[in-house]
Amino acid sequence: MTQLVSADTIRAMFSAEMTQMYRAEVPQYQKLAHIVAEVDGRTLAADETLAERLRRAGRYDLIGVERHGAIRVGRPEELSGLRRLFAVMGMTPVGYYDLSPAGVPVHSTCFRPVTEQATRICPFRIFTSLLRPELIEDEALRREALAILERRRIFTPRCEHLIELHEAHGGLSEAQAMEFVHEAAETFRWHGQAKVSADVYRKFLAAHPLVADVVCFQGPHINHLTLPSLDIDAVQQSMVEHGLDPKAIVEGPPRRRAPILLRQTSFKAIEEKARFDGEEGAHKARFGEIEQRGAALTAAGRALYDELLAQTLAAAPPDKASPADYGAELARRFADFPDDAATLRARRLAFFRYAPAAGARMGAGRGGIDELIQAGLAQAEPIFYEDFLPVSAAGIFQSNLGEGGRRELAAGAARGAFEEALGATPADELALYAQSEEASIRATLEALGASATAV
Ligand code: OOG
Ligand code: NI
Repeated sequence: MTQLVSADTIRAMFSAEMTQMYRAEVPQYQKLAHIVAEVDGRTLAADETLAERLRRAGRYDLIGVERHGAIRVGRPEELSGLRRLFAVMGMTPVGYYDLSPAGVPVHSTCFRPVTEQATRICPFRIFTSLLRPELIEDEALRREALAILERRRIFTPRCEHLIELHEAHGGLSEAQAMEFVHEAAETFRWHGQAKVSADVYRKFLAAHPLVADVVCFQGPHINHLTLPSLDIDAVQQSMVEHGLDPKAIVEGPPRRRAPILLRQTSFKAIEEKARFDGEEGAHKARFGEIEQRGAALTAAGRALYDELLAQTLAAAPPDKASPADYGAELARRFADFPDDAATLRARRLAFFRYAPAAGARMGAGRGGIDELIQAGLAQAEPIFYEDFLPVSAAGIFQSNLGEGGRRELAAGAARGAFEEALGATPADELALYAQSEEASIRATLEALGASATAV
């Protein structure tokens, strides 16, 4: 019997392939990677305990390699096809994001590994958006968009065959895995030859730049990759010095001692050559991003985050206020969000992973996990947030769509339609974090016995 390659290995191969492809296609991304590496080096050198803390959190080996990417598709069949493709790599849909309140006519999910072990092997995830054609107001244009999308096939026949083989046999051999990664890359590559004339392209661009990006090309070209950064504010600053054009503000919570959720920023989309029939032209959609992650928040923590962010956006709208004023407002509002791990835990604002403290062993301690923590017999580390934030995602979309990226859209979420297109129900991210926390509590109580004591 042939040996099957694990899904985690295929994902790692795919992630490496995407990195190589994107650095070659978008040289500015390569430049960003250099800046990130330089800032990471400086940050590690300036903080003696940082490397050790990252090692303990299982994050040290992911410096400079952890990243996500994003794609956009146009038809329900394309989305369900992607679900099957990503399943080969152990990536399943998590979360539902409605971007319509921000004027972007898509809804999205994230394909990602779900277990902690798989995430540590390779955390690569893909933020995937589906166009909502019903939000294209002009009826003739909407019909034209659907007709164009109807004609394209985004997977190579060989890729489809390998997905079927995987489904039939529960895995791929090494040779098949290598071929699969190669074929899958075709779906996400930039194809400069547009599927429409320059006139048609301009028509869609005028309707919404996102619609033009989704409808006029061969398929879901990867529109950015994202590197982790140990100091996102320093990289934001350094981008300017190196001639990259960053978006105005860093999305997400402010800089904190106890980081929460996700902070992210990007350089704005670059102009790439495109051909429309015989005519030379250009298209602007692709960029580079960096992210810095912190603790996953409970429903209560998330409600507080959403509330403080809404207050900030109302008091200092980033499209009106200066970046400095926005930053000051954000910091001021988030003074109400506890900024130390002990309080985040005590008030159940964030999820934690528990473990027996060094030196604690089976013995005479008593009580639940809180008592064990108090007695110094157990310890808790925040669980990292592995998902996305709709307001932040909207900010990233907008700064990269340029003028016209924001429209008033009279729409609510359409989760049912999204799930039907996907052919699955995305996992609930909060439930995943809660399960991890509970499992770690059970394991800790078990390891220390119903009663526990220190040496
Ligand atoms: C996706 C933007 C969202 C993020 O990191 O929040 C995103 C897109 O532009 O297609 O990637
Ligand atoms: Ni992103």
